[in-house]
Amino acid sequence: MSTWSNPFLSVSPILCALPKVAKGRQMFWEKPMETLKGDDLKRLQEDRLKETCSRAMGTGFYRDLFKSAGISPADIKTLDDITRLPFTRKQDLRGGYPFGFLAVPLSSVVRIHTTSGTTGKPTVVGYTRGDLEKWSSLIARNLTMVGLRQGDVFQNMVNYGMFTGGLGFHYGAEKIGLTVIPSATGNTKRQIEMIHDFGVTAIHCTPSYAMHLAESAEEAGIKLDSLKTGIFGAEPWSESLRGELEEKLGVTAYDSYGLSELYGPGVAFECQERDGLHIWHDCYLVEIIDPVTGEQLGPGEQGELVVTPLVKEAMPLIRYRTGDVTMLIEDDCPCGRGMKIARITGRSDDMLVIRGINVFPSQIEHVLLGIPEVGNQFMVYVDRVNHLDEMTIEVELSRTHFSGELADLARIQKKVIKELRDALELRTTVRLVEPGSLPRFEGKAKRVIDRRTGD
Ligand code: DLL
Repeated sequence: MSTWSNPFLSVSPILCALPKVAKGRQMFWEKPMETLKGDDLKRLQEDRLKETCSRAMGTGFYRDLFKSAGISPADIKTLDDITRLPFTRKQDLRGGYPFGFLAVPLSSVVRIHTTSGTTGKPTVVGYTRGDLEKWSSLIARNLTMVGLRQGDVFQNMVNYGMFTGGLGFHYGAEKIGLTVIPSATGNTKRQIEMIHDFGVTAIHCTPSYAMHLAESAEEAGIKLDSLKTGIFGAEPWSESLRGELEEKLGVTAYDSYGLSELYGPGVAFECQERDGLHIWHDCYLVEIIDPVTGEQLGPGEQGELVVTPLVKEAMPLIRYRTGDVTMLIEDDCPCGRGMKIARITGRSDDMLVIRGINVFPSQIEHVLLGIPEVGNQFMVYVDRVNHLDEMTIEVELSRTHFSGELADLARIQKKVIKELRDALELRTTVRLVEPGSLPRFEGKAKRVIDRRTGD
């Protein structure tokens, strides 16, 4: 049992049980929360911020952090007081592997997800039963917001493993009574067949996979007439790709943003206006900062998104630096909901998002260093081929460990591809090149050349 108050108590459980979905433009799952404004919202956020700080004291990391900032959770009284605390970064989470950031005993954790592995260990995110309930409610809000309702058939074409997109969307979609097809990834021919045969009305996948799906259907001469809604996210994409997907698939396409550390998908989502993503203001306290100075920036100013989740039980976080670049949009959205952020335009660190999977160049380096037949000089090229991200890695052979036999090249290449696949969970193209042939850098090495355009 959770020891703190249920943040959704102000919404009647009966109201939550049924989607408030009249046919028409505006539909809400939890209207009172989604449209909360002004002082009511501020009070709720303040209360939840205080609770979050108290809960965070359940971890050694935050006890030390408060101590070194010379304050206690009781000193956090207003939203502005949050700036008295330092940021939490991805590397802090890695340092706490595996359970250092859990504020509840493991016995209260009913599910674990992890981010894809990094140089060292992945980031572990635990969920209490209460967390799963809130997470699925947020997904239910998003799906309801874009007009989905009981009677819609929803095909979820993302990985159902540790990646949060699979199970995350699944439970939210079931909650509002959609007919869910957990088709996961792969076998595009079968995916197309199911959309066609089951009369699927809504799909969820990465935008790059959506384009692949559209082109495969086109090639096979199959019309996907039942489709009306496409939910795409987990990687950056552009307005022009939106246009192409809408035309090819006959859907209205919506952008969906989230990250594993903050539940997963469901953090921010476009409404039917499609002019910015609503970030759920009752569950996430948002700051935009200058990534270099850490200073807060105002609406309309581009910077790094920093989020303090306000309702997470198992793994509370304070001022979490997402690394994602965006800005706050301050307007009165006709849909009636609050706070919005712009489409994510990039990263403030060197993380690459390839086909929805997060990759740090340091991971690649780590893998290559473990293979004696290749040296430590490498280059990474990222391209978009037929709308799909492709990663090519050029790596120098080692002078001492390469026999010089041509036959040996294929073996080494296979080995590098396999080791990279095991570590990154990603298929890559590997080109072995002569020792000494790759560029050397005097200053900061620039090993990644991202040749993807906005599309
Ligand atoms: O990608 C969660 C998710 C699943 C979001 C399904 C949307 C749909 P992670 O694997 O932890 O979690 O990756 C999070 O992916 O910090 C961004 O850099 C990037 N990202 C996610 N959504 C978008 C988006 C999931 N809509 C990281 N636009 C984030 C641009 C995105 N980048």
